[in-house]
This record gives sequence, C-alpha cells and structure tokens, in this order.
Amino acid sequence: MFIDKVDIFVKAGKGGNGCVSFRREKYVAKGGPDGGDGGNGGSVIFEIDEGENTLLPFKYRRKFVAANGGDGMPQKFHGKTAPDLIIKVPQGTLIKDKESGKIVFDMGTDGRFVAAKGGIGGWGNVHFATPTRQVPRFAKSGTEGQERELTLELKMLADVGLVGLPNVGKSTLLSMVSAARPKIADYHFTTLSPMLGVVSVGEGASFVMADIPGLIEGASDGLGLGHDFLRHVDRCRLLVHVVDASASEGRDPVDDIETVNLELIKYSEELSRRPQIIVANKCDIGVTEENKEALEHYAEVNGVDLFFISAAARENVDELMKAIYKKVSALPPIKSYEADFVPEEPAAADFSFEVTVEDGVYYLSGAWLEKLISNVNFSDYESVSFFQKVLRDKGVIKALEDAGIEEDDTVDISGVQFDFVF
Ligand SMILES: Nc1nc2c(ncn2[C@@H]2O[C@H](COP(=O)(O)OP(=O)(O)OP(=O)(O)O)[C@@H](O)[C@H]2O)c(=O)[nH]1
Ligand SMILES: [Mg+2]
Repeated sequence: MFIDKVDIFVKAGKGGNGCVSFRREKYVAKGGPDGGDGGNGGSVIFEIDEGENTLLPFKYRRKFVAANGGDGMPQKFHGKTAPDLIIKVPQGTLIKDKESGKIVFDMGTDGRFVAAKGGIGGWGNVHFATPTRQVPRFAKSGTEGQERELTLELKMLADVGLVGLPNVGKSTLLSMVSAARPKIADYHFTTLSPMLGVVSVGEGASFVMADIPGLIEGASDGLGLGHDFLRHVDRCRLLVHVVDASASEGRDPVDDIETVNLELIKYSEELSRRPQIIVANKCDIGVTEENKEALEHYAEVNGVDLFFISAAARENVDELMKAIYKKVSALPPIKSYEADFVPEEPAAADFSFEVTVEDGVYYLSGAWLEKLISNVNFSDYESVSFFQKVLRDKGVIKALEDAGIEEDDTVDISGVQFDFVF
C-alpha cells in the first residue's frame, strides 16, 4: 500500500511546575526559599528520513505527544527537561495546516522543523526571594505545550517526471537508465505507487526521474488510479511524456498525447505548462509513416522536443537521457513551496471587567479575573497581597471605590466572596 496524505495531531509537552520549598538545615531556624524550577516540555520536531518514500508509518500512528517537563524540587533542584519528539518523514513532505490546507513548512531541502514548541518550566520560589518578600510561598506553573492538527502530504523530489497512458513503457524506461526496479508487465496499471530513480549521464552528472502510475481519460474524475499521483510530479522541472508510437493497442499516438495533456490541465494549469519532451516509444515494433509524421507535426506545432526510442531494446535511450539532462540543467531548480499559513495572532491580553452592585455585594466579572481568583490562596499572605496588587494595577480597586465600596463590604468574583480590606 502507498500512503501519501495523512492527517495527524501533534502536541508538545507542558513545562514542569516550579517548586515551593524552604531550606531546612540544622541550626538554621527559618531557611530561605529553595524551590527549584520546572523543566521545559519536549517539542515536536520533523526531520527528513532519507530512506523513506511513503507516509505508510502514519497509517497506524496519528497522534504524537511529547513528554512533559519534570516539576521543580526542593534544594534548588531543577525538574527534568523532557526530550523532544522527533517525527521522521520522507523528503518532499509538505506540512500543512489541517483546517485551512495552507502550507506550514516544506520538508524539501531544509530538513528540520519545530511544529509544536514545548512549554517553559515554571520558576521555583527561589526566584521570588526579594528584600521585601522574604518568604515567597508561591512558584509559577509551567506553560502549556503547543498543539496542532496537521496534514502531511508527500510530493516527491524529482527533476523529471514520467507521464503517459498505462502500458506505454514508462517503467521500462526508468528501469533501463537507473537502479530503480519498478514492476513491468504487459497490462494497464502495473505501476501502483510512484518510484524514483537516479539517472547518471556521466561523471558527476545526474538527475532524478520519477515514475508514476499511468493516467487515462477521466483520471481527474477518479477513473483508473485517478490523478492524485500527479502531486509527485508537481515539483518536477521537466515532464517526459511517453507515448506508444507503435500504436500496439490500436490508438492514435497524437490523441494519446492530447488525452494526457487534458488530464494535466484538469489537475493543474501550472503543471500542464511545465516543459515537456515527447518520447515516442516501442519503435522496435514499427511505427507507421502516418503516425511518425503526425507526431513530428505535433511536436513542431507545439514547439516540443521529440525522441523516437525503444526503451525495451534500449535504442536511442542514451541520447534521450543526455538531452533530458541538458534541458533540465537549463531549467529553474526543483520547486519548493513557500509557507503561506499565517498563525492567528493571540488576542491581546484583555483586562476588561465589569462591576455590578446587588444587595450590597459588589460583583466583578471578566474572564481574566476568574482565572486570577482561581490561583489565589487566601490562607497565604503573599498570595493575597499579589492578588491585591494586580487588582490595584488593573484599575479594579478604583472602579470598586467609584461604585461606592467601603471597608468590609463583600466582593464576589465568580462565586468566591471576600471582604474589601484594601
Ligand atoms: N516492444 C516493446 N515493448 C515495450 C517497450 N517498452 C515497454 N514495453 C513493454 O510494454 C509493457 C508495459 O511496459 P511498462 O514499462 O510496464 O509500462 P508503463 O507505462 O510503466 O505501464 P503502467 O505502469 O501500467 O502505467 C511491458 O510488457 C513492456 O515490456 C519497447 O520499447 N518495446
Ligand atoms: Mg509502470
């Protein structure tokens, strides 16, 4: 089975919490704060796996969660930093945002991408010792790791893509000129998954050629194996369009070329305009004068190069490879995809709130206030004074006073009530 598109979920680890602890030593009556920091959570990182050319491993594993950082410990011990989670993907994998389908990163030539950043470990109370706050009873909790829903899409990296109807000899050609060993047989759709081969045309001169399943009329509507495999020639600099010049299956070669070109257009306008070389194959069987002339005429009118070859008998194949190399060398490099996904800006911190008075109780509402109150420890002086400071800084005290509050009146924040003693 060949898998070249999958949805996955990645989540980085949470940062460990900071620790609240106090030194305890012989002869030291009241030790200072010594709670250590939490460790950072692991990130989720993509790397290229050179040997892999399908996304098959993702068939069974779709969820990738990195470990959390360890909590800080007494005696200034830091929590453990969690290891990063490395996800290996084949070269040419596009990482997309699942919802929008936009490109987040192209694992083309640059082989490393941090997809979800681990949370940061919180500070232990050792950091909060100041001349005025000698006994800090609080520490920070670690921050959450990022999480994302992604789509992985493989678009193989090849200079040259072989396209054509089934059974015309695409795989035969690749097997003749490279070490690749695609399956070859005398029936349609022998090739079921794309394959790459490196073609060497002399000292240090080579290019990568991709063989994909054959296209038929209606491939864009899902006929045959469909046209999804064209994504593997999306990046190619040159298309080598193979046609059965011997018309061994009784079709007209020029019609065949036009059929395939129409499917290319339906897949992508841009791909259909990619430079092509027409390869008229199976010449060993014999080509009628009429078909030969028609092909030559087609090539001339359309301004494309045309080669008559026999892949099986290896006739004119080396000349063809040299011509491909020459043409490819003059073309722009293999296409890489620019990221077009723009992460949503986190909303600016919203410190708005409202005061309502009912039966002498001053109700405060506001999302941030609810979050704040859930972190206050009312039995802890330090925690309460911090809470008071935040209320003062954000203008809440002033608003309560404007609303007419007096000492010992009751304040309510999402059900938590306390006396106004500011
Ligand atoms: N006589 C002759 N037969 C050839 C030539 N090239 C390929 N064939 C035969 O044509 C048949 C199809 O060849 P493949 O290479 O499998 O064709 P393909 O285009 O990869 O086919 P699909 O993978 O099905 O799209 C096989 O039986 C080959 O042996 C050639 O130059 N001459
Ligand atoms: Mg084939």
